[in-house]
Order: sequence, then structure tokens, then C-alpha cells
Amino acid sequence: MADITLYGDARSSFTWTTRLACAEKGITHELAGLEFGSPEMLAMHPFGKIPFMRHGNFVLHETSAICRYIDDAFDGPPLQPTEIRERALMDQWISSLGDYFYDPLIRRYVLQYVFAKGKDGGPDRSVIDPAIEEIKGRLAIVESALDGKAFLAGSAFSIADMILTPILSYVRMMPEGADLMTPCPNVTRVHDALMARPSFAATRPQTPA
Ligand SMILES: N[C@@H](CCC(=O)N[C@@H](CS)C(=O)NCC(=O)O)C(=O)O
Repeated sequence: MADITLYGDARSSFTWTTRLACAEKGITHELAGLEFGSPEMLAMHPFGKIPFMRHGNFVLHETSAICRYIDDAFDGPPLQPTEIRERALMDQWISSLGDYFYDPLIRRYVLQYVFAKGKDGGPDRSVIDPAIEEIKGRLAIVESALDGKAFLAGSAFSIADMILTPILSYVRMMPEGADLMTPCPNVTRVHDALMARPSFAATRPQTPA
């Protein structure tokens, strides 16, 4: 029996983050799916999103809460820095990635290609093109934050890196992905190093969603 059950879709970036937390922590997980909006799903995630998790009779939603719980509830390498300022930077980035990055990078960019809704079934450029301009600005901010650093929090790998890396992986798969990364050598260096960790190879989905 797996240590915990994660509910989600392997292709979703946030589900990927929670699977990474399991892999980094060295625990096993079962990935289960429930119909979106079904009473069973809404009983565990009242906002109708993925991922959420079950550990025994304990149910939890929100990616960062799940990752923190996995870190605190199981033995294994820490996923959160102990140094006060690095921990604060991890929290800053967890919040920033959810509030300022997910929408332009995933919702208004990656998903516009994956679930194209434009004319003739193609991608909707009126959504994608402004998103690209916003993404350039967001990446420039991460670029400067990662100058001389191995991780978003500084010297320690953390939950913030596990949220950023799936998002960036999908951006890099898209048609403008390589061009978007060209002015960002620090982001490229850090992302490449994170993708080389065994946890990323073990959890990498086949196609984005
Ligand atoms: N704040 C939530 C966001 C979850 C979220 O937006 N999940 C996406 C998949 S990555 C989702 O459920 N999308 C389906 C939808 O919005 O209907 C978290 O941190 O887990």
C-alpha cells in the first residue's frame, strides 16, 4: 500500500509538484483521479481543483500545504530550509508563483496551446501574445533573483523550486519557450539542474495539461 494517495492528473503542474514532494521525500504515493465537480471530489476539495491528498483519514488540498505536510509528516530529506531568511524566501516564492506566475505562464499561455480555443481550432493569439509579454517580465524577475544562487530560497532546495520547475518545463515545451529562456541564463541553469534530479525524471509527465 502506498504511503499517501494524491488526487490529480499527472499532467497538471501542481499535481506534478506534489508528486515531486513524495519522490524527494522518498515516500510512495498512489495517484488517483476523480471526476471534476463530482460530489466525491467536492467533498475532498470544496473549490473543485487538483491536487488534493489523503493520508489515512486526513484530507488536504492546496499544493503548498500538501508539500509542507509531506515534509513534516515523514522522515527523509527536508523540503524546507531551516535558516530563517531562506525559509522566508521560500514562502515569498511559493506565494508569488501561485499569485503572479501560474496565470500568465500556464493558464494564459501553455493551456492556450494545449486546449486551443481560437479560430479554426487554433491557439487564440489574442490571449497568448499579451501573455508572452507578461511572461518576459516575470522571467526577468526570477532571472535576477537567481543570480549566483542554486535555488529560489538561496542555498537550499525547497518547495518553491518544486512549484517553479513544472511550470517552467511546460513553458519551455511551447513554441516560444526557447526564445523566452534565451535572455535568462540563470533561470536556464537552475531549471536544467533541477530537471536533472532523479525526482523529476521519476515523475515527469508525458504531455502537458
Ligand atoms: N491554489 C491551488 C491551485 C490548484 C489549481 O489551479 N489546479 C489546476 C490544475 S494545475 C486545476 O485544478 N485546474 C482545473 C480547473 O481550474 O478547473 C493549489 O495550490 O493547489
